[in-house]
Amino acid sequence: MFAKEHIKYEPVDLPDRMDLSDEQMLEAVKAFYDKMKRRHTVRDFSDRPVAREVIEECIRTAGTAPSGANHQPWHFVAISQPDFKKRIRDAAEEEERRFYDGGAGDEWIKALEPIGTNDHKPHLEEAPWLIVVFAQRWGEFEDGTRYKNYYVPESTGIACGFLLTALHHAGLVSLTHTPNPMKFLNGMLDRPDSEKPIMIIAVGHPAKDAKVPSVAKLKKPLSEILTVAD
Ligand code: IYR
Repeated sequence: MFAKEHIKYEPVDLPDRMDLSDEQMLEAVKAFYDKMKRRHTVRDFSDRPVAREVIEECIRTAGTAPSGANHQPWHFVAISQPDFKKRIRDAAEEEERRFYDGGAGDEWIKALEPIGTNDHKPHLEEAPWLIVVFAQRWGEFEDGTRYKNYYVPESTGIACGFLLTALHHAGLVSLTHTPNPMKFLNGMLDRPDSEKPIMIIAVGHPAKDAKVPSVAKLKKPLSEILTVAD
């Protein structure tokens, strides 16, 4: 079905970087860490628009993620139309009311206290773009026959990570939002049953007075997240 030959791995735009000295490499990864540690989930968006091409490039980057058998089991729907965003907000808030009104259970609600979230989701309308991420539980050939996808949550999760990184690199902020259940998104966005909505990413510029919860700065130290077995 697919060609079996292998081709040379060529990082086309980075040939010199294959020869970085250890010091240069350390400098490069430290600079990248400094950039990434400033990424936070932001809920306060300005009304400044974001060009469609910027969103497209970020999703192109997400599409370079590794995936099980390279099946790329994801689909993204990008929405900027105000009335569409309002419909998504209304449906998401309905789900969230159930969540915060007992559906979540006490332990979950307590865990969210430092973040300060509730069922009020104005950012779903205020952000210039909403990107809805779908995971393709199975694939379909043109004749309608099905094929299996592998490691679908892992693959789609990695693609979302690439997307959040690309958005941050663009100087944008994002909010990963996961109303539960999200089945309403299939109908609203006309996506097939083979696809499961996994998150809505609200994207835009931060508002001038945007705030993040102070706990967002509390990342576990390396000693806690890494064991080196040497
Ligand atoms: N989906 C809800 C609840 C929520 C759950 C987790 I886990 C969070 O880290 C944040 C929120 C909401 O968006 O409010």
